[in-house]
Amino acid sequence: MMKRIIFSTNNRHKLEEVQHSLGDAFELVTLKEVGIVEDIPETGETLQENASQKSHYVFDRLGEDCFADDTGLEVVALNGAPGVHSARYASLEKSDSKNIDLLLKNLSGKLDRSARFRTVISLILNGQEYLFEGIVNGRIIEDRRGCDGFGYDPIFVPDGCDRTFAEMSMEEKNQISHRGRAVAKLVEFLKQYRSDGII
Ligand code: ITT
Repeated sequence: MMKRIIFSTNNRHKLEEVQHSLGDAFELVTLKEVGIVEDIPETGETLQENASQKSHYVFDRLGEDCFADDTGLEVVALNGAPGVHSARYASLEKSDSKNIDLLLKNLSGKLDRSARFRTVISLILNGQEYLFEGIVNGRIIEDRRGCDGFGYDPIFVPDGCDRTFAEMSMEEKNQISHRGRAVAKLVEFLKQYRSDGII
């Protein structure tokens, strides 16, 4: 039987990416499908706190297995900013294009353009919380390239590549991305859990 699990996110791009990585081993249920339509508060100071806040929000209401991811772009020359504030870096509304403009402005003239994406996943399974992390190192280029992906993808080139995440297919991005790596750990864990006959 397919294991049903709720993904606590309002970001449709994340949902698509994670659905793609999970394949058909798990039935991913959206917030909308369980009747949660409001924005879930994210008031933590770390990715881990926010991921945990988003998964607990759902668990407290429904008591069902669920997970959430919180992701940040951490830029070395900006002391780790925008980090946990990545979604609302430039303004209170979430605007990818304003965020990119501000980041490029703040980085102009800086020699070190290295950065990393980091994802923390909080999974609540049978009432117990488990955490998974995924990181990809890379650099911020001077101008946008590509139109796939979302967020900061058009200006991020992962190490060992010459294309931005926005110039890659979802499969390619998932193979090496922060979220792809964190989800791979999540899947490994869930499969192990299942082979132990617990779910
Ligand atoms: P949920 O909280 O509903 O999951 P969100 O968009 O608010 O969705 P985050 O709090 O994790 O997600 O915010 C992270 C921001 O970082 C997001 O809005 C994007 O701008 C950016 N981001 C996250 N993952 C990314 C990725 O894979 N590629 C590029 N940018 C990404």
